[in-house]
Amino acid sequence: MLIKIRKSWELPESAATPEDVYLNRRQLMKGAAGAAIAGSVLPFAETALADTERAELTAPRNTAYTLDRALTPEDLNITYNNFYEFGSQKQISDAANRELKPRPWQIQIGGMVDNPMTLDVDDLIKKMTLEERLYRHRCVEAWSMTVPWVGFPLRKLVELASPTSSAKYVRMETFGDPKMASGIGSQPWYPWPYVEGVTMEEAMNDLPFMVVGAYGKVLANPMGAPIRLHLPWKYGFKSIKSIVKFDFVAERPRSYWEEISDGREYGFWANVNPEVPHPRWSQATERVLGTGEVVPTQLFNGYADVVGGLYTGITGENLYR
Ligand SMILES: Nc1nc2c(c(=O)[nH]1)N[C@H]1C(S)=C(S)[C@@H](COP(=O)(O)O)O[C@H]1N2
Ligand SMILES: [Mo]
Repeated sequence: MLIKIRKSWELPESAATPEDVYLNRRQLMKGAAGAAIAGSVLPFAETALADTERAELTAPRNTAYTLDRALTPEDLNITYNNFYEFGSQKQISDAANRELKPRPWQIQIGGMVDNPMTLDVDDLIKKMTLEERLYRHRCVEAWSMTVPWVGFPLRKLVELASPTSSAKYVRMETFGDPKMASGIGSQPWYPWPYVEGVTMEEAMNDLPFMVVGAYGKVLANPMGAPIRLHLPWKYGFKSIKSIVKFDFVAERPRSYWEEISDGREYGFWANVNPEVPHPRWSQATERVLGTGEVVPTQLFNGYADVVGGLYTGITGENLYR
């Protein structure tokens, strides 16, 4: 495989695709959608228009998180997705935009906590200070993106819930309502609802981010509206979308993909490591979406300085599978 290393590998974050580039793209998209509607109606025109009409949601950028590559264009990020609730192909955006109703949206926080609660997603957001973070995203399928998320640290939600000392893991669940996602009913062999989890130590780390927006707008349906997790040092499937439930538990949760592959592929940890291949392909490199480039994958997806210390005491487990 031909590996091209960007000369801009060490580019500072200020040199990554700046905000005005994607803002200009928004104007372009708006124009394109308008033109499509004025002329003969293209099948995607409605989706494109709905997308540009998402409410603005901006927050100050946290400059602690810098990128070594340009941001992935928003339209690509919204139209190339893994969201099995809507089907197993990448093109689920039309279905997600049509079927998923991200508001009103109730969230349950419970289990081994002092403050169990059920609240509307917007009430949860109001309790939090939002920030923007530029994160790399590495899918287990060996492609990657970079996204300007808007959200708050998972740690803040943990503090709100105030777990007891018996809580060892945070278990998260996606909605399982087949009326909001046609793929749930049409693929009954999958173990719905989608479940993921992290240890309490991981949850309290700086990196885990509860995402409620991207590209300066509220989160698009295909990206997991109204609220999803992003764990940038783990393979993408750990970053569960459209969450309805946070459970603080003593037992390690068994996640959706762990259940499906029954230990043959990736398990609970799934930390990115270029030296530990998938049973069927290498993880040494990744395709950077939107650029045509293939670049080396980094240990912990380049976030070893922030999360490497989490795993020093753990032995006898494959932390990278
Ligand atoms: N509920 C749910 N969450 C999910 C998935 C899914 O199918 N369902 N796919 C995961 C995978 S494999 C990836 S790579 C990312 C994709 O996020 P994106 O579409 O915003 O890039 O979401 C993750 N979260
Ligand atoms: Mo993924």
